[in-house]
Amino acid sequence: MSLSLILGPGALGRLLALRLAEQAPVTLIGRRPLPPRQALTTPEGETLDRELDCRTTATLTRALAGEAECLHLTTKAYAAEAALAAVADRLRPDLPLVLWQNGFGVQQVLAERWTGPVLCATTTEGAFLAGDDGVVHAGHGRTLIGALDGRHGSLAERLADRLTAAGLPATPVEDIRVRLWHKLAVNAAINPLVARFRIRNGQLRDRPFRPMVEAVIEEVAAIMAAEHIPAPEGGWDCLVWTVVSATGNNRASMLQDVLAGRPTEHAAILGPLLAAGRRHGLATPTLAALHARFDGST
Ligand code: KPL
Repeated sequence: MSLSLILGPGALGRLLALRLAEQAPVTLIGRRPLPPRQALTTPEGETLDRELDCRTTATLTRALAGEAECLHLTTKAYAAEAALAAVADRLRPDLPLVLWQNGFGVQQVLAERWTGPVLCATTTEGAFLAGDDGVVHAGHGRTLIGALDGRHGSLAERLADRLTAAGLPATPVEDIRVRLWHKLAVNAAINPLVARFRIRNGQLRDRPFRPMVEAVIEEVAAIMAAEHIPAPEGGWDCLVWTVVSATGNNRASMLQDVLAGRPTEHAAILGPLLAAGRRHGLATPTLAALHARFDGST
């Protein structure tokens, strides 16, 4: 059975590890040792616990890494390059990587730098950590997986099938670049505002937050048009408000980071939009103010 390495034991990493481990071997890798017994609370309220093979970046061996079918990189965007560099000397140069980061930046860097196939994944699965030995799968979602240049279709299909069989429905796509921009638009409209005001996603529908979301959407829509990113069906407004409703009770990932005192992904989420705005000479006062609010506070 093929081994999956999962580098980054945050909520998403643990969700993948516990789900995939039901089907095939998994090794979960972090910077520090984790309790091997990890529990998953399902959206239906069941608790499944299991012993995982947990390693640190220092204790991963070349022999074990050599058996892997792929490495899922599930760190935050700002930690991805350093995490991969910490284990790269033990990985096969042709090992496929799957990048699960928010934003759009590190994906291009690693796709250019890594010698093997690089796929990107974007997911709407909701999860949060419950202490050092557990993760709560808060809501079912969908995952899209593909390479930035549209290659490696059969690999994307195989890995999507493995995720689907493990209870995390996934679809291989040829236009992951567009899908990552769509997710970025959603993240930009939700994450900085809920983290700033410490509210759940659904509260964005109410005053005084609704006009703030609308101001973000307006700036994001102009940037996407300038970048020739096709609008989603129904438009940007519809995409954002649909996700706000579907995740109404969620504490978004950036809010979870603020509450836990961790650095936030504001740069990964807002940085590419601000850079694109500058490239096209577009005014982005709302995005810039949100970015400035978090920059320096982390
Ligand atoms: O992906 C998310 C996140 O929390 O980062 C959203 C879509 C905002 C849902 O909470």
